Amino acid sequence: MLKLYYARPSAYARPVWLALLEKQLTFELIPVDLSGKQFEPEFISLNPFSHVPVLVDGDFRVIESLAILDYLEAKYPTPSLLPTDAIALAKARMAQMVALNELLPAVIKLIVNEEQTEKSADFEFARLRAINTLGFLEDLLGDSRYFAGDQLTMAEIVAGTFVYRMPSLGIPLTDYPKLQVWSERLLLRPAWQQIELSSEEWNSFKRHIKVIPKIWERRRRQRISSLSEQRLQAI
Ligand SMILES: N[C@@H](CCC(=O)N[C@@H](CS)C(=O)NCC(=O)O)C(=O)O
Repeated sequence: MLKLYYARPSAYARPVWLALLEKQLTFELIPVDLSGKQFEPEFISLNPFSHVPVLVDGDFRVIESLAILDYLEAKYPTPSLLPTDAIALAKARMAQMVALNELLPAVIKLIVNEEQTEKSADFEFARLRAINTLGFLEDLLGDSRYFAGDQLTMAEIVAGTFVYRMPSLGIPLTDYPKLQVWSERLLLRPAWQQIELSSEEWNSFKRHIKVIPKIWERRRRQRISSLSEQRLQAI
């Protein structure tokens, strides 16, 4: 059976979880406690970079969320989550990548800086970056039901997991009415409802994201330097 190593709030694991649900696959969810268990040998043997998600399919293991989504699409093509038409495919991929590469970093910065009374330049940059990205997505969506047209794709699977959080971060979706309708429609889908975080989980995620990435970074640096020392000693 397929196994997904994940953490419920992880922005990278949630799209994979959604794709498994939308494809109606049978899978086992294996939570990874990101307060340190990702550095233990058992998990490092699955992902040497210590990140979730990891997908295990029989004796094959895939890391990196986008690689996992591509694997799922190729191995389990029905229902399809990627169009074949060149323009539809480009639109789906643009929305997917822009959500991950532009919107997600802005969302994280907005959360990290949300309690500051005096808003920093970092916060203002994140706000403008989010606004700019939402404007792009609104235009890309146009009057279509989904980014690729009538078909729900990886664009929804990725962007749809966090666009709806924008109003709670001070950026109302009323300024992006097409995106708002799109996002509300997605939230009605059983798969979206199944992965929804409780408000306690969301608040706890917001508290942790302010500190935990620095701890991950420190642990990763220690691990990588001890690995290089071991290599040097072996020479
Ligand atoms: N590029 C990776 C990023 C995955 C990632 O950063 N995952 C975070 C959770 S959202 C994680 O596992 N962090 C733990 C760590 O870095 O030690 C992907 O797309 O899968």
